[in-house]
Amino acid sequence: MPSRNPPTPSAPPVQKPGRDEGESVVLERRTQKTKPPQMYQVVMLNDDYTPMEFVIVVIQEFFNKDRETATQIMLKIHLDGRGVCGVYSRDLAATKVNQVMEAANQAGHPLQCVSEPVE
Ligand code: TYC
Repeated sequence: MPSRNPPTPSAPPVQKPGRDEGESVVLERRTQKTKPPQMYQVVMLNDDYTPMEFVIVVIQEFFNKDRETATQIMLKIHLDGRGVCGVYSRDLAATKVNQVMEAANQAGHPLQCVSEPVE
């Protein structure tokens, strides 16, 4: 099989043509400055009162995990005090936190959930 180069990103934007002293057209290459957006992890905190089953269902429902994965995350939180349920854009992470807090308040459980920048 022929060796291939890795895919190259699209060419960086090029400035409007300018004119140098000798009137020839000069194109200056600008370096690409856009960086990927900051991502936020939604972290759930342990407490002594929220039932394990409630936490499992919340993780399944709002973080789209299967029951086995949700159970593992819940146990990690129970043992370590906190655990990451998912990583999202800032707005979506804030929405997830609100959904969890709303469900916990409705059910009368003290479950706490926060979002924090990754890294
Ligand atoms: N520690 C709780 C209990 O023993 C279970 C629990 C797990 C609570 C995770 C909150 O985020 C949590 N019932």
